[in-house]
Amino acid sequence: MSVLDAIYDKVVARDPNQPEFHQAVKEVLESLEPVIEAHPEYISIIERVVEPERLIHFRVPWVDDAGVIQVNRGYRIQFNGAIGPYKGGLRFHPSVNASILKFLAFEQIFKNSLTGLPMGGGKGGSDFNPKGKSDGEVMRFCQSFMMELWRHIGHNCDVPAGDIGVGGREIGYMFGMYRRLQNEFQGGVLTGKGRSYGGSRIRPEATGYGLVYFAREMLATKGKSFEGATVSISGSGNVAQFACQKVLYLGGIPVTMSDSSGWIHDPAGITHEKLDYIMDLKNNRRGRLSEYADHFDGVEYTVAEPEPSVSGLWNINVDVALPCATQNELDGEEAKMLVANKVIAVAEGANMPCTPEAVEAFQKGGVLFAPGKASNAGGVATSGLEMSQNSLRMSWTRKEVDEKLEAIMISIHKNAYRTAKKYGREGDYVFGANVAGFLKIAEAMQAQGVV
Ligand code: NDP
Ligand code: 2IT
Repeated sequence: MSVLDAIYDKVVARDPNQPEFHQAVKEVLESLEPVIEAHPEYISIIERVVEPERLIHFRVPWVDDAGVIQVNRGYRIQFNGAIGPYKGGLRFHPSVNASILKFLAFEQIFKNSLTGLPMGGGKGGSDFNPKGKSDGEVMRFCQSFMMELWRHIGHNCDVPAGDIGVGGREIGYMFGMYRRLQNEFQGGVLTGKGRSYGGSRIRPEATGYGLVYFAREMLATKGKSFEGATVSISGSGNVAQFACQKVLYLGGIPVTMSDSSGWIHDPAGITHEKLDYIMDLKNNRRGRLSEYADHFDGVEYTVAEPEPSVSGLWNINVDVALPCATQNELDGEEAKMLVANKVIAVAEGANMPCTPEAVEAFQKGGVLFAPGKASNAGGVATSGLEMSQNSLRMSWTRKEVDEKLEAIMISIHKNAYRTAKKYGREGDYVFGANVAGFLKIAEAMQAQGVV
């Protein structure tokens, strides 16, 4: 048995009920074999890097509109702080548990390293379900959540942001509570803030825009572009919406979107005007995507059964696929459908949306495949830019932030591509991203002694 297998087995034995975390660890360890051949001293680093520095688990009591006391679970995983303050989003979704947050925090270590900015890896959230809750209920929940999280975070310590179920509204409520408890205006304690109190321009757009910049770079390695390309997108939240917008700017034709209830296929293409409708539906009216099919002609709507299966979505014939909803939403069979339909590139907007079987099918099928820790890093990178602006007490223009975001995505692409090539794995972005992300962490941990 190899050293890496032994490390993996120990991870599984320690926490046998954390399948998503095992999946994320396995994928990284599989890439590190050639690294430990060159650097046997990194074995001890790998043994430590799979163990979170700190795991915080707390009770979140709050009062609903009927006056009934509700109790949720809150978490913050501070996984690795070797290269900067812990950084990563908060997810509010009923499926949230320690396994899901550990997988997300673990991926975040390498993603943040790839951005080139000084940010460690963290993630947090709650099993709170924002769906169907009033604004007042969401505010009271956020305030109670921050009442506990507050003592564990800070602009030089741990900087949360949004993720599934956490957007500008929730960040605002949490920031307000943090400010009262801390009795300080710490602009850089949360990112994804509103523009009026220290938020960065382009942060809402950043994950989706960055994803499409990355996919554009991948396509360019094959002499292709988004111009005239058909694109399937899953999800209809923050990442999906702005991925769709950037695809339109680059001349592509988005034809699908989904939510947890079902998915739409619009063969005529989702235009800017139709995307505006989706943004209003999702961000203001907080409705279901089925309304899109009722509103526009020629659109097919399919109910997802069981959640989060949107199988048929991946059977639409497209040039590029961008899964932007949630983990493990695209399995091996669905990947084979995309390969059979001659998809050119698949880039993950969500974190780990493709199962290991799906990734294998893409790689065997000669499809360009980008793992989320590289292709969706634009969100956290722009969070890093928001922290810089907060420290400078300045704000950059839309153009300045977008240019920096684009440059970071080009650099992550180059780094992952070149690293893979150096090890004889040209075109394997999973390998390139894992190794490039890991090497910086390993060097920092090595320099810091036994940490
Ligand atoms: P949002 O909450 O804005 O949107 C999530 C979308 O995915 C919604 O359309 C939602 O449907 C759908 N979805 C979520 N969970 C499920 C599920 N279990 N089954 C089916 N559909 C589901 O989140 P984001 O757009 O911010 O996040 C999407 C993905 O991108 C996540 O994997 C996140 O970790 C990742 N990501 C986000 C970043 C960010 O900056 N926000 C940065 C990098 C990655 P419904 O509306 O029905 O709930
Ligand atoms: O998964 C992610 O990278 C995010 N949800 C964004 C994290 C952040 O700190 O901006």
